[in-house]
Amino acid sequence: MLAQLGALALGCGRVGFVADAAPRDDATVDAPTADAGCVACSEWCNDRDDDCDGAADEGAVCDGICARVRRSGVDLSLLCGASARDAAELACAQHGGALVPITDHATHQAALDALADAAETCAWIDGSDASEEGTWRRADGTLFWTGVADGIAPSGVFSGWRAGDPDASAESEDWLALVEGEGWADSPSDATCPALCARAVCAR
Ligand SMILES: [Ca+2]
Ligand SMILES: [Ca+2]
Ligand SMILES: [Ca+2]
Repeated sequence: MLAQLGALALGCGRVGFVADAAPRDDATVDAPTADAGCVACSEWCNDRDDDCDGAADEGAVCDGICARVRRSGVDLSLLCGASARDAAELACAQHGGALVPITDHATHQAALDALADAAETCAWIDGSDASEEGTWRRADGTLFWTGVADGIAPSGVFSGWRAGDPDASAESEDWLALVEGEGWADSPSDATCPALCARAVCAR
């Protein structure tokens, strides 16, 4: 199912918001008042009062974010500006998240929607075969692909490679990028793309 595209003016520049058309567990948007039962997390750009101070997205947390996607349980942010892979990973950490691990088709499609919404051609996402060529793992160590384009995913594990990838056409193509309108590409670390960051929605 395709996500619906919309746009919200949030006082933080051009921020696209892709609503999740599927049922989700974060459908309740916080009221702009402090909640005695609120469980405080650090603030994150998501229209919610994560730190329970009665204000949503205060402290310039939306600065530098060009598109957002909310999936069930996860907020995605596409950072503005392209960088090499190491800098993208650091930028996500500085925003309180990490490069998104794309583990299902719905998140994959939502990520593609975010790229299209921001008119970006690519984004860095979680995944690498730098430790062992042809063995693709997420940052948490989860194996998601072995081999090149005719390789194999572990049973039940999602993969979203674009046609012909991974091709390991250069020895340094060890980092996972999402290409707009296509899918995953094995890419060299000095390619330049924006970072697509994720953080779990704060528990309530
Ligand atoms: Ca707040
Ligand atoms: Ca927030
Ligand atoms: Ca490789």
